[in-house]
Amino acid sequence: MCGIVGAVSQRNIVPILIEGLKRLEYRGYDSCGVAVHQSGELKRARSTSRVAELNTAVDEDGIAAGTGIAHTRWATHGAPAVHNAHPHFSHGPGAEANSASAGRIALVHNGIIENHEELRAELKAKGYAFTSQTDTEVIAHLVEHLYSGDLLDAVQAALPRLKGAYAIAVFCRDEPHRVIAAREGSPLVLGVGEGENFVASDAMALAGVTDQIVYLEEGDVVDLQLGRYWISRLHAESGRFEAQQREVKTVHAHSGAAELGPYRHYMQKEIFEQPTAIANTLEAISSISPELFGDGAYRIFKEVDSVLILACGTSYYAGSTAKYWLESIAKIPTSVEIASEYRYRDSVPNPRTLVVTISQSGETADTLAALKHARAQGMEHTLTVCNVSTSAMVRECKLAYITRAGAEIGVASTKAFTTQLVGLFLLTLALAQTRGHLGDEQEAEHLKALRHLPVAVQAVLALEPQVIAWSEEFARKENALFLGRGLHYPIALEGALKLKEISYIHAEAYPAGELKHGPLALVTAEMPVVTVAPNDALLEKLKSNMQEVRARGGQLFVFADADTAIESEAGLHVIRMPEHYGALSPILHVIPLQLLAYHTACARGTDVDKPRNLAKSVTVE
Ligand code: HGA
Repeated sequence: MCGIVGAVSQRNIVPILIEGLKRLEYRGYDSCGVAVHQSGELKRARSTSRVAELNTAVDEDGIAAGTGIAHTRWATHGAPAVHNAHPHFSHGPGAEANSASAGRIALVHNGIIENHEELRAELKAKGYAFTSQTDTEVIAHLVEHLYSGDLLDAVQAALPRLKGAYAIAVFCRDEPHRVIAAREGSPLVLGVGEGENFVASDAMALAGVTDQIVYLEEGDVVDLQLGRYWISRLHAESGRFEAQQREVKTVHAHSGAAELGPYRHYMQKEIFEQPTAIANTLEAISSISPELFGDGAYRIFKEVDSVLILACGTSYYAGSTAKYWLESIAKIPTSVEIASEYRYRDSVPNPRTLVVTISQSGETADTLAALKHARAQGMEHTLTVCNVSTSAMVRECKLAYITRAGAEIGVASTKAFTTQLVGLFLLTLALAQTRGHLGDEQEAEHLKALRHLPVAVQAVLALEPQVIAWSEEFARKENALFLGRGLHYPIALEGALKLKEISYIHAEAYPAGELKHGPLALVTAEMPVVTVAPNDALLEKLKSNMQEVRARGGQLFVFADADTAIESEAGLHVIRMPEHYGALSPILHVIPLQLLAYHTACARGTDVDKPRNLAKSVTVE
């Protein structure tokens, strides 16, 4: 998703802006740009290729200055094209061309302005010429329209007119050493330097520049100047912007520039990092207790009578798996909802529900909004399972479990998913304990199985050569079906999602018992049917479902536990998992599905780490 970096300094900040954009590249983007205040005017370079190309353009054009803003764009309004790339300029009404070096206001934006059409019509009527199809350009013109000598005043006057979500950074030709930034619904941090100040979408973009970070809150507006900054927000009662004090935190942000080492892609590296990521996530666990989720967790766990999980994409499938655990082990009624649906539907709030959000980045806009919606309905018991301890999600929830997957660069989530499952299994055990369903013996058994996970994952990763052999065949297909049952149905869904995301093969997942209710009509010799076959109580049922596929000439590709006695034969291909893993089986069974998607995508020659149309931290609705 979009990334923002901005700076006010005495030194040339262009290399810092470019480096910051590079560190935000992992979020996914389709174009990028930079604008600076140079020799009394605004200068800009924009590109629809990578940040490295933008850097070349910046060098060729001699762009260098102490004040500037930069952006990576993931288009929501208007095609990915140079004229839609940020920064956007406004020249004032009546100006003809949006040439590279003209303009009075320069602006970058992350988010969506929902009332952009209305504002566009209003500004056009005032004589503003639009040069892009973006919603963002209206903000640049609106600020220009409201400008009368003080940029902060103009931005503060513009913000109440915007409906939607945004993080913005803006500067003005007439005020050389000043950048104004604001956030409402999209992430933004302030970086405090010595005699210089920065803003960015993520502290990681400023690694090596400053470790003094202020996490701006919703509604904050920050005025950055040389050696000083000032934060304000609109006070509902007075209707005026009033000064705010915010804590400056020392943040040792990871630069994110992880080395690929022996791997071809970050996704492959991240699949293979799962034993370490899981071991790190479990590192501090010597026993099960509610306090693993933060102070006050025991009181909250005692009070709740149900769980509501809110998440999107892969995290939603982690939540769907956890529902099986929570109901069977902790005996607590659980529902799982797609965050973007939950926030807009009428539901029946229960103040005794534990609201659990799941997000790798902790900045997922839909999930944050769903959390807010739940709270607004009086559901105050909130917990997140998240990979970024400094994220908005962790700040907004009362309780948290921080997974330690490390930076995940590949857009298709792998190690974040399996560590989320570990966090959710621990939550299940802690709730089971509080509710009297976990004796000492069971706790010891579960802990033993958890500690065995890294070794068990390693053994599954050793299946890679067998999966590669299958992937050659999958690469020639355009459709695939995934089957699972019970606890492994969400794993089948996740396997299908992985294949779709990175190989662009149409894949669907069904609970195997549903086959005969519709999808069996799709089964022909051309349709590979991937089946997750653990040796659990549903195995015999699953075998019958496999027969239904075989009888129609379908090709079965089965990941079977060691002791399932499912043997390869014509039309039935089997890869045997090394062990049977009991309740933790979904964490192991998803791994060959990740490998299958990865190697199929490689065989098809797609851009595995940055699949088309997708982005990493989904910070827009
Ligand atoms: N709506 C703006 C910004 C999009 C964005 O924030 N993406 O992550 C645009 O389309 O340019």
